Amino acid sequence: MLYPKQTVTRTLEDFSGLWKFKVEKGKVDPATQLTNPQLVAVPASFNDQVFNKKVRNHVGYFWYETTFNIPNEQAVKRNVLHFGAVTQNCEVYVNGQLVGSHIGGYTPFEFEISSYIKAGRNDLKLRVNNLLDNTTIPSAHQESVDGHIKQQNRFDFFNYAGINRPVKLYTTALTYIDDVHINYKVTDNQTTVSPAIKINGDYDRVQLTILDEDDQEVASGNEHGQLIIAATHRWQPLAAYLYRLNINVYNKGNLVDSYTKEFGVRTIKVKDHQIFINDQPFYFQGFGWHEDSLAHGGGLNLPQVVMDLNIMKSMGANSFRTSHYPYAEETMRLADHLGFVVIDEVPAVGLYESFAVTLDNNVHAGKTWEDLHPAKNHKAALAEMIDRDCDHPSVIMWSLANEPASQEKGAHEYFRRIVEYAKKLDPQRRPVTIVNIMAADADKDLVGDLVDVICLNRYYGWYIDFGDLSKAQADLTAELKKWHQKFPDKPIIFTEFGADTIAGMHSAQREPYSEEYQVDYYKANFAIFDKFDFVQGEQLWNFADFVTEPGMIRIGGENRKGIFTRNRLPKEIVQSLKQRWLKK
Ligand code: GCB
Repeated sequence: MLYPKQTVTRTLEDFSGLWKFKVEKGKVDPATQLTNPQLVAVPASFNDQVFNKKVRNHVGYFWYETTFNIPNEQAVKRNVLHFGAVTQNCEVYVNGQLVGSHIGGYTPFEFEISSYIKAGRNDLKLRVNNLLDNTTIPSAHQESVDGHIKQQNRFDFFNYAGINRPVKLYTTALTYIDDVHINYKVTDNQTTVSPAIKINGDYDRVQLTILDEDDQEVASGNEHGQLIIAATHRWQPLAAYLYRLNINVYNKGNLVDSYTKEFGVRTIKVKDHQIFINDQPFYFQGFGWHEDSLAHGGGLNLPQVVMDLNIMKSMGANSFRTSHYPYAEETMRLADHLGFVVIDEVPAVGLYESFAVTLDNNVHAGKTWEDLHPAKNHKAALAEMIDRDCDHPSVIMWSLANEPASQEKGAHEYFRRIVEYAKKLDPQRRPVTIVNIMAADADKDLVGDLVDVICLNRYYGWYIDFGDLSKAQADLTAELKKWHQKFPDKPIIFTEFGADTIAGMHSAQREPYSEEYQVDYYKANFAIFDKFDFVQGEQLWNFADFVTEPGMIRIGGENRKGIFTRNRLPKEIVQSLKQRWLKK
């Protein structure tokens, strides 16, 4: 699927603005107007906008409605309605008729609506739900209590829902470019680009041109040939360089479709417990992050994204993980432009039925892989993420899950299939990882052999060895040695480590929750990482405090492990972190 753009052959309309919104109570007829709706902004989650606790926490169905006008000359074109993401699942109605539905809250989908619209005023309605269960990703336990759905999410971030990303209507002619993937091979300085282009409709000629950042043509050809960039300017971490592939499709001498896609050229290799980008070893400095901001909830807040990446850059960060779902396409495009290195994560978070079984003597106990059935949705989300993101030079690794029960019986078989599927889908065959949970240490984990890079979420000094940093260092060291012994050639990246810290809380004894403890916690962890050359990265948890479901340790409804507060005020750790990273 292509990112919607206006070109010489395509029009584009953005449906951002105020929409009608209503929680579903009883049956709604999609052919009639919503009664007593309220207005909410799109794109954004509805939850915090409505300022009503009951609606904010509603689990179930809700409706959105807007109208749009189609000029006469547009009604004869091919009209496509594109959704950046609707969280979690939705049905789309145009003029009262169902045009399609989508499952999954973090990837784009689109429907051709030409036969449902008319010149003049049209009605658009979405029936959305935020329902998760044992078959979905993210995963949740769902039950019905007194006729109400009760949902216990198996993750801590708030399940912000609604039309979280932009809705756009674009048109094409009846002949159109349906999809483009930019495959390339680079040897020394020369890049051979072999684009995979899908065109529907009648055409007799395709003209491809590659332009550099100065708008100079560097290669050209047709859709069957290979395009050679003779002197390649590589995309480098924090030194991005983007080419543009322009595709013009002609029929009987007329230009019928035109589309331009950006791409970067770089190589990735994992070897000798290191990760190489363009044959240079790359050490990850950065963060786990969330799409989470005031009023927008989990909805796209582009100025916030720009600000966050600039803050990260100013601190010497070079990377982030899209914990725990694919982020907005706009964010990925920005990462390409800024040279951020991204671990792109599918929303497979919470594939862990019960933490209680961890205490069982039988290390492989637990029935996650028997009782949960996420494979179908997991694969669908993976396919959508890889299709959307595989041409982003910033994406250097796929994360196939966050903290699944990888120590439980059945994990290896489940993930063997997921890994094979991801490798098959990605033309670049990028490295993959499965982000590991503490309960599945090197002795218990069953999936480490399947991944290219070992990614660990570790909380020594917080959830384990709370307040005892010497013990934390000893335990961390012991665990690291075991991982390295088991997989000597695999690099290890810490994709999470952190301590809840209340901004402004100080402690003369440097106790947990104080800003002083956060400084000591990170110092203690860094001291161990620096001892082992197979540790190839540190991504702190989290960039900023974020909103969670209520919980005893979620003070004020937030996870406080941010090194910034939710409104981006720095905690004490920021200065020393900056010194460490800018020096490295
Ligand atoms: C984790 C999860 C992350 C949580 C974090 C925490 O391991 O991956 O989503 O927010 O722990 O702070 O508890």
